[in-house]
Amino acid sequence: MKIFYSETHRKHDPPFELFDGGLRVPYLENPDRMDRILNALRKTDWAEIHQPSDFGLDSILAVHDAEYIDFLASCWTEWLDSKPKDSSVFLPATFALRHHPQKPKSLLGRGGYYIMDLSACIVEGTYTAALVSANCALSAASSVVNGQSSAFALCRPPGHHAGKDYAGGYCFINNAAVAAHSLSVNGKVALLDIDYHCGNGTQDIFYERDDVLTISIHADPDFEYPSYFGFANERGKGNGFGFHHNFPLPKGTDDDSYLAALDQALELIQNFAPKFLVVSAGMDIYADDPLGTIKVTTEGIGEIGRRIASLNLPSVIVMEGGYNNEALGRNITSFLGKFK
Ligand code: SP5
Ligand code: ZN
Repeated sequence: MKIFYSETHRKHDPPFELFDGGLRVPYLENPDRMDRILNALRKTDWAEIHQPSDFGLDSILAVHDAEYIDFLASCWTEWLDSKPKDSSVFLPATFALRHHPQKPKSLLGRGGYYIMDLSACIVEGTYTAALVSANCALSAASSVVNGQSSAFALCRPPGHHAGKDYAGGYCFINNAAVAAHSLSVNGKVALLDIDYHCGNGTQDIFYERDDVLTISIHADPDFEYPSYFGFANERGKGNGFGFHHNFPLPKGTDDDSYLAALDQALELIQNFAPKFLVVSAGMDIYADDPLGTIKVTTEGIGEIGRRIASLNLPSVIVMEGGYNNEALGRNITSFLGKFK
């Protein structure tokens, strides 16, 4: 299997994030995650690691707002120009409640307009790393269009919380959405998100489209981030009505209950009869994930992979979350090993 990966992700390495109550903790979405996965992949006899190609900005602007991308591109230099007392990360401290349509001019105002929470820290290399991460997803999509049955985009930073015009939850550019849109010119696409958290950004991007079916299985937003998206009654809008599905799950969901929800999702995908599948593969459903409350085992992750692979669709698998670094390598190989 072709794996698309670049060392450029290391340029995005924020020193901390803020938890509930303002607690500063080391950034959980860290470069070590990739090292763990690479070490495990290098030990297999099926993983071929490749550099991504550069697909340019157009494929990114096809799913993201241009002014939002401009903000990401210039944020860091504007931040340093503003001579902040502590310049270690850019984070706003006010947020555009319910997205008031007025776009502010100040950097901090734009930060609160374009960022949804305190985990999407911007540092010097964030924009560069996010662009290369999206190119990993585009490279995987391109190899599947060219006949590979599957490919893995080892993306960092992740993407599924990034909407058309906002960052959040460690995500800046929605890698899976960029890949799904690029595939959609060749036929219908299903995008299945198995990250522990609702793929709110992906939902936002495709909400009014009927050519990309989006499904997210995740912890119930009634108790889990991102709190405001991911409820079962969110089904799409306009032409897109009926082409989005959320499966909110309770705390403590085990392998069997998870697989029961997955089977419903897979049936929806089969009925849609897509030409391509994109999987937002977050490993934070794992039982011992520091952010998760779902209790899926490494074997369960393997069974999830086996059932998704049995759809027999050309598949682009995109890395999302997963924060038990020690377990990430075996969870990813357990999952990917089921694809051809
Ligand atoms: C891609 C991805 O998995 N992003 C997840 C971002 C989640 N950030 C929410 C952090 C919520 C902090 N709550 C901490 C409670 C720790 N027990
Ligand atoms: Zn997650």
